[in-house]
Amino acid sequence: MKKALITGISGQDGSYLAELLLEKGYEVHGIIRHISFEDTGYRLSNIAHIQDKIFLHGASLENQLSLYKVVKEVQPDECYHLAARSFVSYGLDESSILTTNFNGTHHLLEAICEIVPSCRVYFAGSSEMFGYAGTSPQNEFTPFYPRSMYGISKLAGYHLVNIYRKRYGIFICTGILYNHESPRRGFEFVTRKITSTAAKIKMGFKIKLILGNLEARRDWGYAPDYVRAMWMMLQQDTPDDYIVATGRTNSVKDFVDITFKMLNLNYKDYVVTDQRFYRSGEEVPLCGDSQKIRSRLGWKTTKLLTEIIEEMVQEDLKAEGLRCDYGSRIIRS
Ligand code: NDP
Ligand code: GDR
Repeated sequence: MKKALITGISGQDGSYLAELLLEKGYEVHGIIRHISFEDTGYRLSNIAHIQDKIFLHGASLENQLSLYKVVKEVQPDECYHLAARSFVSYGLDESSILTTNFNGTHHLLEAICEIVPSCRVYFAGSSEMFGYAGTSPQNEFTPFYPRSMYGISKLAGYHLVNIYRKRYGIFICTGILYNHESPRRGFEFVTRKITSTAAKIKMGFKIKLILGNLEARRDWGYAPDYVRAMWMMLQQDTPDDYIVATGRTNSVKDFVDITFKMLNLNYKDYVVTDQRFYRSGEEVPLCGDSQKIRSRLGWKTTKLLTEIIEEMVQEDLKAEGLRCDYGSRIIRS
């Protein structure tokens, strides 16, 4: 039985990946912060349903020794490094994101290199590494030009990964993933902010949805498809880096419109914009050309954006005690 170690197992991707690896017969270990052991509600809600099938270890990205101890105890065959401060703030005062994400990656790779150099490693890169991209769509050869501390932290991690691959021969891949969503998405991200607020509006609990730039465009995919891509990368003969994306963009306004229409509402009656949520430098849309992973690994997407939104809306309505059928009728459950 193969052993996998997932950092960030309590997050959106970590939880879907844990499910996938359990299905494939892996022994699944995950790293969570000590505070999460105390908070079985919000923090561990994504993995509550599989908690008796996985092994959880307390550690944090800031603490090198804690990561070292977990790697030593688990001795994984595969390690998926997903833990990070993942919210993209464009404020340059957020330099702690840089240190947490970069140092955490460094500490983990040090431990793997020292203890289990045969372990295959996945590193969660991001389209934010392209940032102020000069061209769209971006592929594996597009120059990087990050526009946030988060983007810099991921790009620094990407370069570090290359060093471990070339100098120490570690089997390590960077997935350059574009936005991917699901009902497990954090509430601070725009998609979940929209679906959860729309559900509250439907219930009469809220009257406004306050957003930033409605014209901003993103390449939105389905999280379970993206964790499958991570696993596929580690099953190849040689390590490589891959863009994972749908190749289609939609605006925040499109997302809002689809969501509100599903609920028989007109978004114009509820959405207001506020400069606090605007980000500059988003003129060239981040849109991924994922030809390489599609042709070499046979990866594909399984859901359209409308289907992803529908799943999210249903889940958020359920949280409010409602569900919605295809004709947008609302039924109290
Ligand atoms: P989430 O924000 O849902 O999950 C992040 C995870 O990292 C959580 O389990 C969190 O734990 C953990 N974490 C955060 N800080 C620390 C820390 N200091 N020490 C230990 N663990 C920590 O992110 P996603 O699942 O959406 O994303 C997974 C990875 O993929 C991230 O690295 C993200 O940057 C990257 N990515 C995501 C994309 C997306 O669209 N989702 C696209 C491209 C890249 P806790 O629950 O305790 O906070
Ligand atoms: P992103 O996701 O920054 O792309 O990072 P987010 O959902 O935060 O923003 C997407 C787009 O929506 C626009 N936007 C708003 N965003 C938020 N959060 N709140 C708003 O009110 C709002 N209004 C408009 C943003 O300007 C942006 O254009 C996600 C994270 O998962 C990262 O970890 C990951 O690396 C990238 O995706 C790829």
